[in-house]
Amino acid sequence: MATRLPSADVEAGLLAHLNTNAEIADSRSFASSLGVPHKELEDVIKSLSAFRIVESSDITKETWVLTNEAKGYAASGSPEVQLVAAIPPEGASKGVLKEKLGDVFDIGMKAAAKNKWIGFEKGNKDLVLRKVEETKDELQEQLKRLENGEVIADKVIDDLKRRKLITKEKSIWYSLKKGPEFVVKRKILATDVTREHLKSGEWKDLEFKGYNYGAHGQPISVGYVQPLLEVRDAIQSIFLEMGFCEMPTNMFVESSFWNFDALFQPQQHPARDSHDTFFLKAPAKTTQLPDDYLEKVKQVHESGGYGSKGYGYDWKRDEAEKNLLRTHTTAVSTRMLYKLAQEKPFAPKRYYSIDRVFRNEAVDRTHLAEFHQIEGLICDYGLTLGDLIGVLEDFFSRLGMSKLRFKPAYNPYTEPSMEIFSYHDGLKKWVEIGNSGMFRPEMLLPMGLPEGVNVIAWGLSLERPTMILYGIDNIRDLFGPKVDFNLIKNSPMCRLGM
Ligand code: FB9
Repeated sequence: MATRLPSADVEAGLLAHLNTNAEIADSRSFASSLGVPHKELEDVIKSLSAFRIVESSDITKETWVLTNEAKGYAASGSPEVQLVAAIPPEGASKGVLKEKLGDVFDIGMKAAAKNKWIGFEKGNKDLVLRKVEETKDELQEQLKRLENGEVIADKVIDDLKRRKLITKEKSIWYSLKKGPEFVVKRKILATDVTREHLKSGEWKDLEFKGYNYGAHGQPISVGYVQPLLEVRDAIQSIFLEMGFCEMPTNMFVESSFWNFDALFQPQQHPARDSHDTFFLKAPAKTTQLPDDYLEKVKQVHESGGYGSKGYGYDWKRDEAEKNLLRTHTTAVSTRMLYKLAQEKPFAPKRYYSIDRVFRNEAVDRTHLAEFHQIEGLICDYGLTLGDLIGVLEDFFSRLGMSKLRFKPAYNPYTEPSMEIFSYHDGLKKWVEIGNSGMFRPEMLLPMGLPEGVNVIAWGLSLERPTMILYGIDNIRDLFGPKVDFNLIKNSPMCRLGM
């Protein structure tokens, strides 16, 4: 059994040999001449080659090696021979033989039957009888010859492969010769100066190992920002750069009043039934609605005003009092615009929100029952659709989306409304990237905002851009326990707007 020589001695042995011999043709035989495992010599060869002290060229050979099962047969005979050997002249029951031979029994029975070495009496399939005196264990022989590295006929190889007794093993060894930097004794390069070196003065003739500037630093295990939060931060800084203030969106539970009625969305609008909206059982109703403003909203829904003819239905307070999980952060925009309207004199404002909204929708590759809505709004005198388009061009160009197209759309609370499309070079197609519009006077004037003040607004989701930027195909891989951690680890910081 090859002993473990300190690698220094193996190195010394190798260099000394090469110093006097042109080459080492076969590292395997050289290793056994040193009495060390080939693996140990291999490590020394790799390190000496790295310093070009020796030059090694690989020699590879694929050899058939015995599986552990085959090693068993090579040692104690093939299953079929073991079986026949276990059958006394009067025969033996399968049970007894199975007892004796364990899992060799089945394989042995099949092979022995195939070789017509065994048989059964008429009508007694359990008693196994020997049909031969002598059995020549060709299998064991072939396995042994293989173990000794002898060449075996292809037909035998195929048979052994079929019986899953051999597998292919690639073995590699080396031929070696002096390298351009060959030395008989490698100078151990110092990697740092120690107190001993200084005290002994040895440092004067020390040779130092060069700095390996290409060395990778210690991988540092740090936390990773969830892709959604990464894109949210990027979009948040775009809003802040554009002078927007964040709206407080920490209240997921909202009343139908602020989520729908204040937005001039009629009470029989399909979005207001439980198919689309999660209504609360408890607390089912809100009690904190501003009465005077509520009257005005009732007014405008029922009979209009402010140049509108309204919807002409009888508006119910208790419908407006129903609590729900907000379906859009526009509910927060409504509250903020109402609050702004109470502040005299009117001051223009830019607001944004990025937070969760809830919709009772069928879950599929791009839809969950909740997503993050991004919303921006500007409230000021004389704002026009042109201003909206201008702000959208500015906002989306900072997101790296320059080529925009606008398609007329409909929202109950904006008129005119536009869907926003951008041409995505990666996907080679126009992608719908959001929705927008100018809030209706029926929404703004009952709040008490001055005539002439308009509000332009737009919205998009956080999940869609994150999925596209991170190449995530299914929204379910973005949320919750199934998030692929490596995806987060290996996804570079998303570069927006570049
Ligand atoms: O996010 C959406 N698409 C999108 C956005 C960015 C993006 O970036 C890529 C890196 C390049 C890619 C895609 N959409 C809005 C468009 C569609 O995905 C749409 O099918 C799904 N929409 C959601 C609602 O689904 C029911 C996205 C969500 C959405 C839609 C509208 C608004 C907000 C979110 C709004 C609004 C609005 C309108 C007027 C006034 C105020 C708010």
